[in-house]
This record gives sequence, C-alpha cells and structure tokens, in this order.
Amino acid sequence: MSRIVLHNYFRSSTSYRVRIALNLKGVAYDYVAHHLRHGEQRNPAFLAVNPQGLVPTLVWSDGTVITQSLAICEFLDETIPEPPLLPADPAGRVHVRALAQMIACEIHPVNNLRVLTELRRRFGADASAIADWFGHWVSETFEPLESILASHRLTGRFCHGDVPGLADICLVAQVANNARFGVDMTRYPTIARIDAACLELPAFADAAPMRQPDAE
Ligand SMILES: N[C@@H](CCC(=O)N[C@@H](CS)C(=O)NCC(=O)O)C(=O)O
Repeated sequence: MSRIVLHNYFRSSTSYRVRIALNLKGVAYDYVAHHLRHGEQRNPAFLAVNPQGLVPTLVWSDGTVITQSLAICEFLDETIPEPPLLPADPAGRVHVRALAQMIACEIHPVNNLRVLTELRRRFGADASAIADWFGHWVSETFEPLESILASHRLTGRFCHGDVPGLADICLVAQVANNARFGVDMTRYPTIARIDAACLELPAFADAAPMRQPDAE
C-alpha cells in the first residue's frame, strides 16, 4: 500500500472540506501543496494527475485518482464507514446532501478563484467589486440556508442532529472563505453557531487553512 496523497492548497475551501473528511475518518495522508495564486495547478506534472487542474485531488493508496470534493468525501464515507458523514435513513441523507450542495453547487462555483480572476481581467473589477460579488452570492444561499437550519426539526448541535457530517464540512469551509471577504456573519446566527460547534472538534480545527504547512 502506498501513501495517500492529497493535492491541495491551504486557502482552498474545497480542499478544506476534504481535509476535514480525512481527519474525521482518521486517515493519514501526505500533503502536497499547489500555490493557486502562482498558477501551480496548471503545471504539467499536476495536470498529468488531474487534467482539470483543480484541487483537491486525492490519490488513494492503490493509485486511484479521485477528484471533486463531494465525490471524494462520499468515497471516503463508503470506504471507511465510521464515523458516517451521512445519516443512515434516506430522508436524513437527502437533507444533508441538499444542504451540502446548496453551498457546493450554488456558492462555490461562482466565487471560485478563476471566476474572480476573470471578473478582474474582463470587466476591471476592483477589490471592492469582488467583495461585493462574493458577498452577493453568499447571501443568496446563506439567507435560505440560515432559515432552513434555524427552523428544521432535524437541526441539532450540527446541521443534522448531534453528529457532524457532510453538510457541516461544507458549511465550515464556506464560513472560513467568507471571513477573507468580510462577510457579516451576524446575519446568520444558526450557521455561525454550527460553525463554532464544529471548530471545537480537532478534526475540523486541525484542517483549518492557517494550520496547514503552506499557510501564509
Ligand atoms: N467542484 C470542485 C471545485 C474545485 C475547485 O474549483 N478548486 C479550486 C480551489 S477551491 C481550484 O482548484 N481553483 C483553481 C483555479 O481557480 O485555477 C470541487 O468541489 O472539488
């Protein structure tokens, strides 16, 4: 068995998701950093691993290359069932997946580094316009997410009951990204409460961007 390798970047929220999942599952891995602002994700050696040039990319112990953070998390959950990242019942599973996808499909893709880079390059967006764009797309989803989490009968200490899972993984990584763009989290008290509860756990805290070897 070879070592498991995670290609990632400390600031990348999608990488942060996978670091949390690996920690929750107790999986040791080698950390390979690619500096996204220096364009290292487009180096030929990395493109040979993942032609999409995106982190996270996980190379499993048998050499299998796995991309896409939610697919990686579900692979880990299926390969190492304990502790589970998804509830056992279909209703719970679909709820947690929907919460995770609200963040992963509705916020992250429009606020990704390469999208912000194109806004600057094509439309001359300055730092203030970028922060405004970022905050707009966060609020488009965080407002309904806050409302769902505040009122849903399944919400507990975490997004679903008292066990952290896939939705919490996405939530924590997004909240960390929000801080970089000055998003006012007082508007989202339930999300902030769940974020704080997660960060009390070493699996989440140890995966935080500033605790990674390439942190600046
Ligand atoms: N849907 C993918 C998104 C991966 C992604 O876009 N990662 C970003 C970092 S958070 C990246 O590698 N960006 C490189 C770039 O923008 O050039 C996932 O969930 O893994």
